[in-house]
Amino acid sequence: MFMRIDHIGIACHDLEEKIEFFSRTFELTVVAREVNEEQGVKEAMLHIADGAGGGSYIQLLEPLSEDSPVGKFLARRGEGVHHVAFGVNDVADAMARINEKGVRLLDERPRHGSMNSRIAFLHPKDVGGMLTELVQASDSGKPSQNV
Ligand code: V0V
Ligand code: CO
Repeated sequence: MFMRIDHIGIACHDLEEKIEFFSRTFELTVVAREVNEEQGVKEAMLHIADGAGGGSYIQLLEPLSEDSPVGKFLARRGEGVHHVAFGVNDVADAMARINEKGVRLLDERPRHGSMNSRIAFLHPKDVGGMLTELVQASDSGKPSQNV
């Protein structure tokens, strides 16, 4: 079901500062940026590798408000790994098959994600304490927003 690691999501207070750090230290390039109001984040994707079905990235996340998922996480735990996202071929099919096994879905239907992907989250308490995201990459795989 899981084809690859799509991205590691990292919560931070200052997106620009962390972009600067990650791109300079690890020689990574920002390939997409987006404000996602539905998810309450401003985010940037730093490209690591390409693979079948989509690439692998680090996703830097700054909250749009304190009561958003990432805002609450920062208040409770501080900066750090917020979620791990796995690439799947068909997100709706993966959601149904995972839910059948008793894992709670945080989304009733796929949502819009970075670079025109379709995403859904699984409850961290049902996945060993790890907030887990399913990602179906867009067909084009091309960055959709202003880089
Ligand atoms: C909360 N918990 C976590 C966690 N956030 N555990 C691991 N990793 C995290 N990131 C734990 C928390 O410590 C509690 O444990 C328990 O889950 C229930 O938390 P809660 O008090 O209900 O916390 P809330 O209200 O902050 O909700 C947590 C969830 C929420 C996970 C339900 O953050 C959510 O719906 N997330 C999905 C959407 C999201 O994260 N969007 C931002 C990324 P104890 O205290 O009970 O032990 S957007 C994105 O990735 C995009 C756009 C993309 O990739 O394209
Ligand atoms: Co993500």
